[in-house]
Amino acid sequence: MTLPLILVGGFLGAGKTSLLLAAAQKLAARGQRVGLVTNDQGDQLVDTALLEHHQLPVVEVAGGCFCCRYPDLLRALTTLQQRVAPDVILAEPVGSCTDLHATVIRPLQRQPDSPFRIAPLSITYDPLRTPRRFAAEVDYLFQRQLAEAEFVVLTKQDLADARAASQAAASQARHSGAEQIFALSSATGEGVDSWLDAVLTSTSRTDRQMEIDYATYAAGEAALGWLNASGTLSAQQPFSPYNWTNALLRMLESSLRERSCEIAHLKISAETAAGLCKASITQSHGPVSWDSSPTKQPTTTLTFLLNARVQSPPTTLESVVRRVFDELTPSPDFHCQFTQFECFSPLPPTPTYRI
Ligand SMILES: Nc1nc2c(ncn2[C@@H]2O[C@H](COP(=O)(O)OP(=O)(O)OP(=O)(O)O)[C@@H](O)[C@H]2O)c(=O)[nH]1
Ligand SMILES: [Mg+2]
Repeated sequence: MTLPLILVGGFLGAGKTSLLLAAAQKLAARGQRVGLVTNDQGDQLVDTALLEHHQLPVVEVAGGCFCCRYPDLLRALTTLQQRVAPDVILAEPVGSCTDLHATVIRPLQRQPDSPFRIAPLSITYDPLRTPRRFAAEVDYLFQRQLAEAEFVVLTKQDLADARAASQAAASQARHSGAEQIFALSSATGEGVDSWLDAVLTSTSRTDRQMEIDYATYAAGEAALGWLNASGTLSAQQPFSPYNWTNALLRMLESSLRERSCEIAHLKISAETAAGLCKASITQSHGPVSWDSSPTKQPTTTLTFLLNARVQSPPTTLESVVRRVFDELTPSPDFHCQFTQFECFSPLPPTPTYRI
């Protein structure tokens, strides 16, 4: 029971991966070896690509959340232990997942000969998120995630608007029973050490119970369209990967908004010989936010990953994405080839264990 395992949950786009990255870099600076686990309903993940780009050891649990893919989670943890012998493991459950105490934390705590000391469950909360823009079942997911938090982490504190909205978010978190509330910025690193010190020195309470209606939980996930696509883009003339990424996100945002499809998270990574561009939009009308220094050097070819989580039927989401690609990169000037394209709504959660 010596290896700290830190679960960082919270709604789509709240800042989980950014916190994993910032925390991993702080831990490396403290001389600690870190292992990371990402998770998604599909595969081809922008999050994994971003963490790997920073040379961090990361294992993916794909095709379902940790609770439904519990044996895969165990395998991922074992793989990390064998591959890098980490001093700390950070894991990010998919952003539509909740009920983590019953389905992940307690089963792990009861695992015979478990090497893990599981930290209090941290739930990231973007103070700028307005969950009431979503259908009631999606809002229910968001509220259950908050209700299960031992630690609530208010993210994006380098943004003045987020700081201004944090008081209301903190009082909501306090009201829902969080034991501690942290406010931090993964972008600047401010506040990350205080949160790390807390998760490294405390343990999740085994007796934390939460009521949850699985039918509403399933309806919340089913209301979301989930799209993962990857491919290559080539052009007759050099083009800027930064401009392309920016335009793609903006066109997707406006097309989805026109159809009243609320955005949970649109994220894209584009890789060229010169580096990686990674950017997101986390709500309708929201700005494009950049995660790695945007590659502005023109290129004639790039590979991309696109992950979109939107309140929309999958068919609508798919047709919007295909149309935007056609409009932005028309042939014969461009040639876009999808190597993978999947679009679906998550199936009802069926946890391996529920204790
Ligand atoms: N300015 C600023 N932006 C942030 C911060 N943390 C996250 N973001 C941005 O918010 C967007 C979403 O962040 P992620 O870390 O990918 O969110 P997530 O919770 O992992 O999202 P999912 O995996 O889709 O559920 C990214 O574009 C980040 O750049 C922060 O501290 N400051
Ligand atoms: Mg993420």
